[in-house]
Order: sequence, then structure tokens, then C-alpha cells
Amino acid sequence: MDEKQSKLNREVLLSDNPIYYDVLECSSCDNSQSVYSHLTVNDLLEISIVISGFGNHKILNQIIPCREGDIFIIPSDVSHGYFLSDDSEKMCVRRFLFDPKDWFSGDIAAKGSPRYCYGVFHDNSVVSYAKLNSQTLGEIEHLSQRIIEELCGRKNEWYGSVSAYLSLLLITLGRYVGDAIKNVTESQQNDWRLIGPAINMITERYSDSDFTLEAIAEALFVSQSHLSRVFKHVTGENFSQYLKNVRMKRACELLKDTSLAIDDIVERCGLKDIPTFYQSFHTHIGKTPNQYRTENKNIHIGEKGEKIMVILNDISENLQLGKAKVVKELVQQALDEGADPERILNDGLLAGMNVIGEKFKNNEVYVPQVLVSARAMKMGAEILKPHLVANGVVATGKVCIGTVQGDLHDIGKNLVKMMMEGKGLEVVDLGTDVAPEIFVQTAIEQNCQVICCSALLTTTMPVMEDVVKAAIEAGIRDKVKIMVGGAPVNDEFCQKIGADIYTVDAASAAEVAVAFCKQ
Ligand code: B1M
Repeated sequence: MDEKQSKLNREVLLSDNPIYYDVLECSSCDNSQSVYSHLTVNDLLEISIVISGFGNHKILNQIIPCREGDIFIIPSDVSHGYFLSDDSEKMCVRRFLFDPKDWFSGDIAAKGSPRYCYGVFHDNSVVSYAKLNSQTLGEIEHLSQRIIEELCGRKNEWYGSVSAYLSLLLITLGRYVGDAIKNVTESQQNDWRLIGPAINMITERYSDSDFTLEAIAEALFVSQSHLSRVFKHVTGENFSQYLKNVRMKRACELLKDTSLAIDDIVERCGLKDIPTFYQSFHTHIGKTPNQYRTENKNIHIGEKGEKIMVILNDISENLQLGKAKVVKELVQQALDEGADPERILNDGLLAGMNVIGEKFKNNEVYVPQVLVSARAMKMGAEILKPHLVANGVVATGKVCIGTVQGDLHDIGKNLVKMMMEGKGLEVVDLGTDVAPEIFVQTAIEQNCQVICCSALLTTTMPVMEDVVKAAIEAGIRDKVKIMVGGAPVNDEFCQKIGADIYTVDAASAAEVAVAFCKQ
């Protein structure tokens, strides 16, 4: 579908009231990416009416052309959106979300009632569709305008008056929905009827880690293969991918809105275990869970937040200048202002180090400058250390860590060590330039459950594969987990060499090592 579009002119009324509305105005002169609704609240129904213009309505994996007078009635957690088509210039869609349970006393759901709305309430099918004629459209436009006025103007007394208008709106709609549903083919209706309840079950049961496609198929009395095929056809995703998306979305919400520990979030979202969570979260969201939490918790910065941002910026700049003492003081100042220690590390210290790295690459700074910056980084990190580790739950376990043979970079490795110690792990530090046999020998002699390899040079990355091979040769591969990390390393490389897990930063590495030691 052509997604050239769209001016999103949205007025949203989000409150405790069980009705929300928003108005989408799409026009072809704008480049914004999507007009997908974010008003997704489970169990609500959405009525969207195309008030003017024409375009496309994408619901799940299906694209349905729509134009003035079209009305769609859809459970609000079903992903859908309105887009301009190639030849359309603008389109205006009015949408109402409401909770039918709160609103009506029951007869709306009963077949044959004048307000019965073609199965949406009755059998949970995903969508009902109708085309309104111009006269009805005029009535709807008038009624919806009144609802909006009531909502905006009389928030305190809205319930009675808005409820009356909404009932009228539904009655008016109900009269016209019937015939037009023929526009949807029978097979589409059947597919939607099957997938609607399937999606509802996923929404309700995603926290059960044993939840499978088989369970849904059994509950809906269809074969697994049929359900799987229709699911892919209608949603564009296979079942496991869809379920994973739901779980990740929930994990994001919990990270953002709560202070729950990671293992709690993993359990509540029905995810397998902490290492797998870290891996899939990073692949999925492009950030570690901790980064995501830090960034999203600080969205509303306010005056204090602004002050912290200024300090973080100063940390980065002074680190680039190699002013270790100033960096130390600034880190302390940021802590005193209440900044999150992990944010100080990421947005202050590491941000500055990345600039130096870039300049180093472009020959704008040379080794001595990099070394003074590295010293400033170390001193700043020392101040942060007790705060970074304070949140750590004391765990038991022993790991060995080192930078691989040929590589002398140790700042990242030291950070990983620090975070692991903060979580209560005993860490044997092998330093830099560590040969594969040393990793393995140490793991055997000191009884380490995890071997941690860091590499910063692309030329030394292959040594990590030698560590894996050495562990196999020594017969300990099934007894020890091998973790890899460092700027040039990634997931793909980790899998290719047969290591157990790649983690992107020190905090994730520590969380995952703890989880491995618990296993
Ligand atoms: Co070097 N160096 N360096 N260097 N150096 C890089 C890595 C480079 C990217 C710079 C560049 O060109 N942009 C480049 C590598 C290019 C490549 O291979 N693709 C490079 C080069 C080329 C070199 C030399 C070859 C330069 C030369 O001599 N011509 C040389 C090599 C020496 C050697 O190792 N044999 C060299 C030397 C040095 C210094 C000695 C001057 C100094 C190191 C000082 C020290 O470590 N004590 C240095 C530095 C400081 C850098 C940069 C600027 C910064 C590295 C750093 O400490 N970052 C770096 C550029 C850059 O990365 N921006 C660069 C901060 C640190 C906290 O991040 O180590 O990535 P990092 O750790 C992260 C994550 O990666 C992760 O956690 C940390 C964050 O939480 N992590 C793990 C790390 N290990 C992990 C293990 C895990 C999990 C996560 O599980 C086990």
C-alpha cells in the first residue's frame, strides 16, 4: 500500500470516562509515517466513520478501500489504520471508542433488537462494516459533532447527554449496517470470526508461558493447521510472532510504568527466561530493557530534568577533554540531583566516549587524548559504581571475565565486571590479552559457571570462537555458559561461533550472568 500520507490532526480525550474520540485528518502533503491509532484499550469498541474523502483502511493484513459514508465497527485492540490511496488527496475519519458493557444494559447484544449491531457484540467477530448513504451520513456527522461538543464543553455532566447522543448514533447506524455487510465476502467474515476470538484469547492468556496455538485451536474446535493458516492470512504474522509481539508490548508497558524487577516482568509476560528475554527484547525493540526503562521513565523531564540534562552534557564534554577531576565532580552532582545512575553512565560517560571513538576513527584525536578520556571515564565510573550496584539483588555464582587475546581494551570489560560484582557474583578478572586456554583452564580450576569474553577489535573477535572450541575440547561445554560482548560483537556473530549469548551492555550482561548462575 502506498503510505504517502498524512496529517494527523488528533484530538483525544483520555480520561476516566469510558468514551474517547479522535479525528484523523489525512492529507497527501505531509510525510508522517502512519496514522495508526494509539487509542488501543482492550475491550472497547471503536466506531470509525469516514466523514469525507477516500483512501484505504488497513485492518490486520487486509486492505479495504474506503470512502465517505463508510463505517467500521471494530474491537479497539485490533490493529488498524487509515491511509490515503494513490489518487486520494484527503480523508477525514471520526472515531469513537466506548465500552459497550458500561453503556448498555444488554439488549444491544441481543439479536433482533433494534440496536443489534451485526455480531460485533454477539459473537466477537473482528469487524462489522457498513456504508452510509448521504442523508444518514449527514445525521451521523451532526450527532458526532454534538457528542464532541458535549465532551469538550460539559465534561462534568457529560455522561447523560453524551450517552443519549451515542445511543441515537448507534440506533441510526444500526438501521444501516445490515445490508452493507454484504460488501465483505463470506470467507473474510468467516476468517475474522475465527481470528477475533483467537486474538482475544491471546490478549487474555499471554502471561501463561505454556500458552500455545494448540490451546486456541482446541478451544475454537478447529484444527491447528487451519487456525495457523488463517491467522497468518488475516494478521500477516504467524501465531508465535504475534504472541511474542503482544508479550514484548506488555513488557515495554511494565518497564515504563512500574518498578518491577526484570524477573518479575519476565514471569508476568509469559516469557521463557531472563537471557532469552534480554536477547529478544534487544532484537525486537533495538534497546536493552534497562535502556528502554531509563529513557522512557524520563520523558517528562520538567525543570529538574532539564538541569540533569545539562549536567550529563557537561560530563560528556569534559570527558572528551579528558578532565577526569571535573567529570568526577559532575557525576556526583548528577547523583545529588537524583539522576538515574544508569542514565549518567549511558547519556554522560558513554556518550562522551563514543564521540572520542568517532574522532579517533577519523584521525581527529590520537592515542594520548583517547587515554586521558579513558582515564576520565574510569574515574567517573568509580563514583557511579556503588550506585549502579545498589539495585542489584545479591546472587550467588562465579564467573571469569577477560578481554580476548590480542586486545588491550579493558574499560567495557571492567564495567561488566563491576555490574556483575554488584549483583553479588564472584568475578575472576583475567585482565586483557587473554588466551582461549586461560579462559577454559580458569573455568575448570575455579569452578566458574560462566566464561565472559570481551572484544573491541574486529581482528580479535575470532578469538571468541577459539574459546568456544577450547571449551568443547576440554569437555566442559555443557557445564559452562559462554557470554560474549564488546562494540563489534553482535547476536549473529554469537550464534555463528556457538557461544551462548551476546549482550549489548554491562547491565544486561550482569542480569543474564545471574540468570545463568541460577540455572
Ligand atoms: Co581503541 N579502538 N585501539 N583504544 N578504542 C576502538 C575500539 C575503535 C572502534 C576506535 C575507532 O577506530 N573508532 C578501533 C577498533 C576498530 C575495529 O576494530 N573495528 C580501535 C583501534 C583501531 C585501536 C588500535 C588498533 C589503535 C592503534 O593502535 N592504531 C589500538 C589497539 C590496541 C589493542 O587492543 N591491541 C587501540 C588502542 C586504544 C587505547 C589503548 C588508546 C584505548 C584503550 C584504553 C583502555 O581500554 N584501557 C582505546 C580506546 C579507549 C578506544 C575507544 C575510543 C573507546 C573504547 C571504550 O573504552 N569504550 C574505541 C572507540 C569506541 O568504542 N567508541 C576504540 C567505552 C566502553 C565502556 O565501551 O568497551 O564497548 P565498550 O563496552 C561496552 C559494551 O561493548 C559492553 O559493555 C560496555 C558498556 O556497558 N561490553 C560487553 C564490553 N564487553 C562486554 C562483554 C560482555 C557483555 C558486554 O559479555 C561478556
